[in-house]
Amino acid sequence: MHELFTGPNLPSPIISSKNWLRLHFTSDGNHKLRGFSAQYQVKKMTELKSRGVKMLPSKDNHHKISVLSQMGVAQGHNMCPDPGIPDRGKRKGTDFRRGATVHFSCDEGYELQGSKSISCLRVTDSYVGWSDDRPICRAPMCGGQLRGPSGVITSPNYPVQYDNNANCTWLITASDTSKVIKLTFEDFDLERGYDTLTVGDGQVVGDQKTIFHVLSGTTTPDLVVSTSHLMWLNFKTDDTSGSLGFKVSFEEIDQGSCGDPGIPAYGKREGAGFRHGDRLYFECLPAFELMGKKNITCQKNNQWSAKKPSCVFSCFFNFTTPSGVLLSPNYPQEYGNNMHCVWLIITNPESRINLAFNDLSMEKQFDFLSIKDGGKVEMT
Ligand SMILES: [Ca+2]
Ligand SMILES: [Ca+2]
Repeated sequence: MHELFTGPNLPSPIISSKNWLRLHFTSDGNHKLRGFSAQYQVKKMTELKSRGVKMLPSKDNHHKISVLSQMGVAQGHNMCPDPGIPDRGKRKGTDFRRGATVHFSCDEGYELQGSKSISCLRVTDSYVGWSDDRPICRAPMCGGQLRGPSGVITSPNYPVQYDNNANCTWLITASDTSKVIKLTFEDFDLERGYDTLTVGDGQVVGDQKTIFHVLSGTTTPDLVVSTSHLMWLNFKTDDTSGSLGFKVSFEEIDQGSCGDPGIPAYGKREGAGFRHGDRLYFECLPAFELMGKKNITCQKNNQWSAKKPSCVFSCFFNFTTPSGVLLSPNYPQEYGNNMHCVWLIITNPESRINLAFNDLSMEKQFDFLSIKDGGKVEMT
């Protein structure tokens, strides 16, 4: 067997005809796409119905889900058009007939601008319409006093670009003095070196001695935990160039804990405690290289000794495990130019390899994934 994949089409699952499968990924000097994601499983030959290459029915890329458009058409004189749902918000009410009222609300951390409720009213004898437009949900204004047990803080205008010359301060107070505040970064993109978010402990905003981090660019810690029931944040931007901004969430947790730092994608974690002195151990799946620290310890100041590591897929690897994940380097971000990656999956002679793709997107006719199990056909 020798299969060559390129372009945007998802291949059918593949079963090797021998006990090994060789994958070769090549890209040319320009135009990068997302690449591919696949997983394999080793199966005993007796488990497989037929020997050799079997092309299972292709997973249809174009699942036909018929969606009837219900956009904006006024339906006669008794029904208002569908008012829709605001981005980052919700709507209560599905009755759009004359006299009906629908209500809107925004997701946590967003403010509603406009009407909370609108009604379908008679406009003329032959026409009905909503009493107002659908409202919008936007990030609240710059700064404020926030209280536990949890909440969300975003840069002004988020997820739209923040303003120049901003100087916003938030003070978070836990509901109980025995609690501390855990801050988690969900989205972060500030103009590197010029726009900053400073995170500090306690309530003295700007106090140099209490600063945990001055953050800029796209780099953040996994989380920050205060040592008392108070924490402050200060967002400052200069007079040019904005960016997307940030979204952080806070939550109060018990004193003496560093909080759950999470598990790296394509990784595993051992150790379950997040309290002072507890240690977490990390490992990556086969073919993934661990970047960063293999273990981290919860320190007395409520901070982990380091960020959790990340797992980066290797360009060359021999798989010998009964199952595994294969990705183009950097997936789901773009792969590089001029890549040459080779992966070999090898198992015992009584078994075959079943490879299934979840995603495939490569520059057609220039970037390729070749899969071989024979050796008769050689690419040059
Ligand atoms: Ca290319
Ligand atoms: Ca700026």
